[in-house]
Amino acid sequence: MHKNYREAGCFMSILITGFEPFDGESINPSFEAVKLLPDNVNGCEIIKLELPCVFYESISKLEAAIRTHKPSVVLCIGQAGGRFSITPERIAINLDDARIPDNAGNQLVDTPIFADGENAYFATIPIKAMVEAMHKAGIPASVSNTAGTYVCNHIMYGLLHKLTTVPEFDGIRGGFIHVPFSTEQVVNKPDKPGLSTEQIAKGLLACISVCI
Ligand code: PCA
Repeated sequence: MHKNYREAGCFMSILITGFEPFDGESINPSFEAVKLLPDNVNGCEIIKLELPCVFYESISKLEAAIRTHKPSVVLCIGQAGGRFSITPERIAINLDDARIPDNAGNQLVDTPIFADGENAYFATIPIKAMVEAMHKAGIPASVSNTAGTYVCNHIMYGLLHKLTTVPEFDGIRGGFIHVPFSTEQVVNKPDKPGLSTEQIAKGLLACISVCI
């Protein structure tokens, strides 16, 4: 059985998630980079979880993991193919509007995520400090003001909605970071930028260090 971070002798824990591949890709650089992260950073336990690229099921799996591990911070990571840099997201909106079906075949269009939810939630992680830390580590990074309207915005909204409305989650901070394609994904996409999964992991580690 998993020990929580106190039983494991750590002073805090961070839950960090990546997504499974979607849209015909064979990997998702978000989870590939998460897997490269250490399990402990300066006494902070790093808990890694892969989420399905499926509306709602992703939120249920994330909520269950938050209940099990009781982390101090939750960072969700996803692929934004075509972006040049690692982009902490500022805001999630209460809307699903999918260009393609999710991995279970659901294509939600112009649909609120939670009927009783706020229109939008801001990230509660320090996005500007994260960008600065990534720059210091030599990794291209910038703040993004839109997480889109697909499963990544959905998980960010779902996370912040749960952190705001579930009493046991009081005080937990959360946010979402988009990462570019990995270099192996763009060998056949000459007009698309890529970063190696090692560089993406280095950027995520800089973000984690800011949270600690
Ligand atoms: N990126 C998609 C969903 C899963 C992922 O890694 C998005 O940006 O919505």
